[in-house]
Amino acid sequence: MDIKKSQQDLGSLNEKSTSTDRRDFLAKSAALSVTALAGTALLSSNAQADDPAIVEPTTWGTKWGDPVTKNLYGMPSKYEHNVTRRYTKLLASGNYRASIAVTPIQESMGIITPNGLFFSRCHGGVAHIDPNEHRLMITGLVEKPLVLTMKELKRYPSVTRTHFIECPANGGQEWRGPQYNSVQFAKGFMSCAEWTGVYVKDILADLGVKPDARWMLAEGGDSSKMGRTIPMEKVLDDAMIVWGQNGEALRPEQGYPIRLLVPGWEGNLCVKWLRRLDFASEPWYCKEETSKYTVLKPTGKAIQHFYANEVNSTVTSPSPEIDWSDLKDGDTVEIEGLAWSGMGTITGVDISFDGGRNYVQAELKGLVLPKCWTRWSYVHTYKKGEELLLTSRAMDDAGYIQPTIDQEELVVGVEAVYHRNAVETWKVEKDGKITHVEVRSQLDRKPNGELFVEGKA
Ligand SMILES: Nc1nc2c(c(=O)[nH]1)N[C@H]1C(S)=C(S)[C@@H](COP(=O)(O)O)O[C@H]1N2
Ligand SMILES: [Mo]
Repeated sequence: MDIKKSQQDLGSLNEKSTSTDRRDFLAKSAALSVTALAGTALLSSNAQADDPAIVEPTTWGTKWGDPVTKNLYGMPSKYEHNVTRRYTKLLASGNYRASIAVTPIQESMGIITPNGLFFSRCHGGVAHIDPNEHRLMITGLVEKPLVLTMKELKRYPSVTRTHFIECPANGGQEWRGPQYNSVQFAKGFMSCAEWTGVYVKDILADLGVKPDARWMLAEGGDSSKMGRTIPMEKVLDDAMIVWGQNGEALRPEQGYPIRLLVPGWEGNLCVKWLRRLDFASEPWYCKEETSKYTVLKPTGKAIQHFYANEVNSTVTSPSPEIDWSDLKDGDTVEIEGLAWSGMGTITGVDISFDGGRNYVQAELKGLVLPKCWTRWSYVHTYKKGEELLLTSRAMDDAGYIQPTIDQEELVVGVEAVYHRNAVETWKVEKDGKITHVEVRSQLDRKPNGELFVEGKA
């Protein structure tokens, strides 16, 4: 029986049946079950009628559950224990105080990352700040410099916005070819949450900015004293000071009690444990914007003040973590992924089965918001033994489309670390396993016309 489809049919039928009589309902359901049988089955199952999982009593169905007094702050089911952030030696100091823990984007659903899974990049460890002891100083070229307690700050009328934060080093290792057979490690330096806080422009309207204020320094209260300067146009557009993350206070890993949110721009501008905003006419040229976070070009010159994370996408399922080895011939399977752009709203995602030679349109799912993860999907009928090169490419309303790796290298050369947004490819092997490969030039083929496909380094 085609379970998923018949449930869907019942869903829509129930809505309609409110306005029709029972005879009409039966006639419709008969017609629908015929259509359901004629269509492609979405699900196939090996379940047997005498399956003990169906016919035997379960412990959880025959004994008391836990008292509700047991877990006053809830945790995921113990069976989800494998769904965690994971850390890597990359970007880590020996003691893991400067380190990164990446989000299991292959397990993410919808567009919100739960707080316990939000990626965490720290340059001096996770600070634990007492909000009663914390102050925000706003100083420099403002009419009324001010020091605020957290309670005072939260008196500003709040706004709630959904945005991703992405470290510009996301996928950066892949400049050297596929490094990880994992979507979590290859693309998990990002997460997306619903943030609550106040627009910096609203605070500035209150304090008054002097006309020659053109840059804002944001400084963290942690041991790394992360400092970055941000141009005023962006500050006055949509920069926020946030204290809420998915309906609760920011997590310590995200900068409790407050952080700066610079929607769509490099994650390191979103200064955590924020303690100071300073306005000036020139940029500060802090350590993190001179020695790091610049983009070296083939000429040897570096691009500075390069802030927005460009349009990007990835296939999260299938992925090396979620493969197709259990699929049977003819099974219908949903290819899913994420698309995002720091420059605007995703307008479309294409998917290729031949490493980017030909593309078809995928469907955007659910909410499509600016500077936010956008989920996309494509329903595929799997042929046992087929080999595919799955590549996705996204477009945004700023007019950008994801480049091929060759197109990107033409502009930034081969020494780049940050801002990699070239398309990425999973190879579906004959046995349904997924490997991360790199498809080189679309223009430059091997003599026999084949694409260059490089395996995991
Ligand atoms: N004060 C402070 N702010 C910081 C950092 C830091 O180490 N200290 N790390 C930055 C970097 S490099 C990134 S990518 C983002 C990561 O945000 P997250 O840890 O909430 O994911 O925070 C930025 N803000
Ligand atoms: Mo970062």
